[in-house]
Amino acid sequence: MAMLNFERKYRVRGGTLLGGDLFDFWIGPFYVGFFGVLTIFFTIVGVSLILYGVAIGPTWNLWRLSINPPAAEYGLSFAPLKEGGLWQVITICAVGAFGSWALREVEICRKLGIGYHVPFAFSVAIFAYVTLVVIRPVLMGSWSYGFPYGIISHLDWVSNTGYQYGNFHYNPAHMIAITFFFTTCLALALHGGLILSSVNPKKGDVVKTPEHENSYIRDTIGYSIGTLGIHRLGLFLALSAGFWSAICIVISGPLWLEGNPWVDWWDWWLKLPIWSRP
Ligand code: 07D
Ligand code: 07D
Ligand code: U10
Repeated sequence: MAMLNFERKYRVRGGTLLGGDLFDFWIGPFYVGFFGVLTIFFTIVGVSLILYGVAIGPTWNLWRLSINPPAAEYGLSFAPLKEGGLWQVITICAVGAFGSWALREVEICRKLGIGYHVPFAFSVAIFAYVTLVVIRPVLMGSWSYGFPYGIISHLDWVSNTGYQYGNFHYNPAHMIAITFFFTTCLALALHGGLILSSVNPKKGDVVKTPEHENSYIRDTIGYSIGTLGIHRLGLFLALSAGFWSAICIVISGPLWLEGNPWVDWWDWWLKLPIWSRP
């Protein structure tokens, strides 16, 4: 079925979570829905506040502009707009926009009768973001622990936080997250390569089958996870990368504060009874 025919067939009412028929329509290619309106609302308010914050700030330089969280003395209270309050409201708008976007994805899945895998996956990214700007600051007792909204300034935050908590390279959950990120790239490169090698042959050659793909992997490494399995694995690897990222930052500070946190943590290895007995 051609794409346009398919769209005509599935673009029917129903499947909404909120708002009933009210926003149950499309504008051009975009499904709207109650959560589409909410996304646009939070985006417009959030982006406008960023523009306002930049306008009253010292620079319009794209690389240097930054909307900073409140200072530590404000703790978990609301700060005046110009002293971090903007960051707080923008954070509310961001969580609102990301959350609405995820729910709009759910409504589209319901209309199509497909699984909720994509909104679930996006929720893991939202979880990582919420961990950075809500969960960890709340556990630490101050919004000042959130990251600033600026291109270079957020990198400075990552660098400072990374060394303040004892060099993130030694953080075991950071290691697990990085390994999942790297493995995700390896899996995607293998999968993209394998699919193109068999279904996009040079002119005149026939398209090959999934059996060819299975055989290639079995011949090379002895076991093939299969054509459905590779997508399950890919989703698992990518979501695990985001999940362990959230874990690595939430344990840095709330759980481990003293000394040179992640470097000292590895002392358990030296203290194993096998070699630490006198
Ligand atoms: C390709 C999908 C498209 C999305 C894009 C991002 C904005 C921000 C806002 C000027 C893969 C659009 C950008 C809307 C403009 C203002 C106020 C996704 C694709 C193209 N970072 N980060 C970037 C965000 C954090 C880190 C680039 C967002 C954490 C490092 C871009 C968030 C930590 C590096 C960006 C966020 C961290 C970057 C490219 C939110 C740990 C880089 C992103 C909401 C996760 C790289 C100058 C990209 C860079 C980079 C956006 C959070 C670390 C500006 C929206 C605090 C080390 N980050 N980031 O391609 O070049 O993502 O920085 O959490 O080296 Mg970041
Ligand atoms: C948070 C993004 C969420 C995005 C959302 C959507 C829009 C709309 C619109 C385009 C999580 C936003 C959408 C705005 C855009 C349009 C139209 C994703 C998020 C909801 N590190 N490190 C990580 C590596 C070091 C440090 C994670 C590597 C140093 C700190 C990952 C190295 C020090 C933190 C990672 C390395 C250090 C991290 C990031 C190598 C610095 C974090 C991925 C090779 C000196 C962060 C939850 C992520 C984290 C994090 C990788 C080095 C510090 C595992 C490969 C040693 C402080 N690092 N790191 O989390 O865990 O994505 O955040 O050296 O906070 Mg690290
Ligand atoms: C996959 C796949 C597969 C495919 C695929 C794909 C995965 C099976 C079948 C998909 C993959 C690709 C296409 C590859 C490329 C993708 C990436 C590299 C990922 C990154 C993607 C991007 C960077 C693109 C991001 C674009 C987005 C998010 C679209 C932005 C759209 C909107 C903002 C509109 C959203 C609509 C809503 C919310 C509701 C509809 C309402 C309206 C349209 C109303 C109109 C409103 C306005 C005009 C106001 C808008 C205001 C805004 C945005 C704020 C501005 C504020 C100001 C103050 C100015 O597996 O194989 O093949 O294809």
